[in-house]
Amino acid sequence: MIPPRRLFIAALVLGTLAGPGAVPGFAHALLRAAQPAPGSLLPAAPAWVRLTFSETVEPLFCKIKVTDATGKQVDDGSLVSDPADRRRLMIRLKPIPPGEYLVTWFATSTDTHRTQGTFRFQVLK
Ligand SMILES: [Cu+2]
Repeated sequence: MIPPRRLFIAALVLGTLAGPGAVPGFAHALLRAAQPAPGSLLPAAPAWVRLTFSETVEPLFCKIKVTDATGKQVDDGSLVSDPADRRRLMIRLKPIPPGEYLVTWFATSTDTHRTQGTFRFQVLK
């Protein structure tokens, strides 16, 4: 059993993350697709990470960070949105050696609600 007080605090934290008036699971920018795909094993290093969300996102209030197994940032820091599809964000990667990489993303949809998540991919030797 989780103490009621802890559940209450968890609800407060979730409410803060989602923003005022948020309806859970509705009209938030959820990650719909990613290249590389979460958990993928790649024969060669990708040049870009592309994320496609369920909603249009505001690139100024979004972030994608890609780090290696030691926590070193391997993206070039220049997040761009796809002018042809404003649900899509892309970031260029530096040349990366084989290894495991972590993608951390923060997205803000046009309704101002924020979402975030992480996934990993691996570049094979
Ligand atoms: Cu929303």
